[in-house]
Amino acid sequence: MNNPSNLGPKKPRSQLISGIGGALVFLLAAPQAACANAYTLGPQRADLPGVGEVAFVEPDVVEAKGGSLDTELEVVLVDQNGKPVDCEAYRSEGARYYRAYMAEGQTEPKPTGPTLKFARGDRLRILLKNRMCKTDDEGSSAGFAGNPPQVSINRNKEHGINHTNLHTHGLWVSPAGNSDNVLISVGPGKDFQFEYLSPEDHVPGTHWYHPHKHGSVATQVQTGMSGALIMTGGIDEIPAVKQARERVMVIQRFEASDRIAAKPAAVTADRLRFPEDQITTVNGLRAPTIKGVAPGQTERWRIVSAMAAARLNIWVEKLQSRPGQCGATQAPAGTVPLHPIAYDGIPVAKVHAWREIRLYPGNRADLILRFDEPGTYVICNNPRSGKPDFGPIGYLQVDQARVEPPMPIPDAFGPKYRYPSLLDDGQVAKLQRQILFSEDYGEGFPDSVRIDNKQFDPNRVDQRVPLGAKQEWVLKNDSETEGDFHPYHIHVNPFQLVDSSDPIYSDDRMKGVWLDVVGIPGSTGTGEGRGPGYVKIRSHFKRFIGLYVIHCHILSHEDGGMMQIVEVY
Ligand SMILES: [Cu+2]
Repeated sequence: MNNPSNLGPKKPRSQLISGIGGALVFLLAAPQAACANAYTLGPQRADLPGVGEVAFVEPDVVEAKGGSLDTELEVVLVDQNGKPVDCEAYRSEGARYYRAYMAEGQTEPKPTGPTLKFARGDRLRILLKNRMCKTDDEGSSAGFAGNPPQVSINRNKEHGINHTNLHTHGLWVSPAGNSDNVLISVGPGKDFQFEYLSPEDHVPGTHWYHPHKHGSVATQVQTGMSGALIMTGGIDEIPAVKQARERVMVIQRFEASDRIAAKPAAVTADRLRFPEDQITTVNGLRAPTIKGVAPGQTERWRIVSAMAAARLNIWVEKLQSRPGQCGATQAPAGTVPLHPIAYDGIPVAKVHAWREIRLYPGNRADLILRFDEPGTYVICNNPRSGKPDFGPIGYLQVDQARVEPPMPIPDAFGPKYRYPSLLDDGQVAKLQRQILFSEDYGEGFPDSVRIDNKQFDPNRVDQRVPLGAKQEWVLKNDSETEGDFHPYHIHVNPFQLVDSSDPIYSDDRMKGVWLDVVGIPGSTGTGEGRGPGYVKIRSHFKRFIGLYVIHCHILSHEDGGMMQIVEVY
C-alpha cells in the first residue's frame, strides 16, 4: 500500500462546494419526518413523500482548478442515525450500516458521494482513505463454515466487505498501477493514492465512481458508495445544450443491512436475485420535488444509474388525480418527450425523442426535456415488477413565467463530439468473438453465474486483444426467460452497438450508439427458432495496455464470479 506522505509535496486540494439546497443528514430512524431537505430514507416507510415535501438537492461538488482535481475521499461506516460506527460494536447481529464517501471539508456523511467535476485532459488525484472497520472476514483464509480456506481475491462470493478500491466507471484511462486498477484491495485503516490522466481526445460526459473490490462490490454500492464523475466540455458548449438547466441525478437503491454477521446458511442462491424490499432514491432522497421550472425552458438531466441490480424505466407524465401514482406500467401517450443527447457519457449523432428511457445498472443518460405546459409532473419508474416501491422517483413543479420563444432542443452532434464510428469500418476483424453469460439458480451456488462456463479467476486471462485492434463481439445470454438480463460492462474502452435480439437496442434510434453497459436479454423465440438472447458490439482497443475486466453489472453476479480478465497487449 502506498504511503501518501511519500508521494512528494502536497499541492493545494480542491474545494468542496455544498450541494444546492443545504445540508442533508441521514435521518433513517425518522420515517415520519416530512421536513424539506431531510433525508427520509427508511426501508420501513411504505408511503411516498407527496409533492413538495422533499426538495430536490444535488450532491456536493468538488471541482478541478488549473488542470487538476485533487481531493481525498474518506470511506466511513455510519449507522441508521448517521453517526460514525464504533468499531468495537461493529459486529452486532442484525445491525444496519451505511457507507459514505466524504470529501475534504465535508462535515457529515451523506447518502451520495460528492460529484467530481473536471475538464478533459485534467489530472484527477484521489486519496482514498478506508476508515471502515476491520472484520473477521479479512479475506485471506477466513472462509465460511464448510468451505475450505481460499485466497481472498479468488473467492467468488461475498467476502472482505470492508476492503475496497475505486473504479472510474466510463473514464477512458489506464487500468494499470494506481490508475483505474480494480485488481487491488485497500484494507480497513489504509490509504491509497489513485491518479487518473484522461487523454486529450477523451469525449467529455457523465460518468460515475464506485468501489470494485471483488467480493464486496454489491454490499458497498448498495450501502451508499457511489458518486458522479463529470467531465466537462464537448457538447456542453453548444448553445442548445448550454442554455438548458443542468441537474445531476444519481439514482441509488439502498439495502442497509451488513452481511458480515450473516450465517453461512444465508449464502444461498436467493442472494443472487435482486432484493425487492429496497428504496430507490435520487441523490439519496426519496421522491424529491424539483421546483421553479418554467414552461418553454429546457432541462438537462445527467442521470446516473448507480443501481446494484434493478433496471430503471423512466418516463415523465403529468400528475394525475392521485399524487405519487404513475398512470401505467408502461409509459402512456402524452408523456413529456425525453431527448437523450448522450448515452454513457458519449453524445449521440442524432437526437431522437423517446417516451421512456431504460437504464441498466451502471448506465448513464443525458436527457433534454422541455415542459410546454405549467403543472405538476411525476418522474415515473417502473421495471414492471408491480412492486409499489418501484413507483415515482420524483416530482416537478412547472410554475414559473413562460419562456418565449421556447428554448431549442439540439438535433444532432457532429463527429468531433463522438468516437469514430466502427459500423462501416473495414478494419474491424472479420472473426467475431462470442461470449456466453449463464446462470443457474439450482444447486451449486456459488458456481451458478458464469461466463463461458467459467467463474472468475484473477490468475487467468480470458480475453487477449492486441493494442489497436478493432473487434466485433457477440454477447449471449442463455437464461430461460428474456427478462433474465445480464448487464455487460467493460472497463476502459466503450463499445458501439451494432445489433441485438432486444427490440429497444435494434430500434433505428439506437443505431451506432456508444455505451459501456448493455443489457443482454435472455433466450427468445420458440421451437427451432429459440436461442440465447444476444447483443452485437464493436470496440476499438485503443491507447491503453494492461489487465482489466468485463463483468455483469448486477453486482451480486460480479461478486459471484460473473467476471473475466481482459488483457490488451
Ligand atoms: Cu448478471
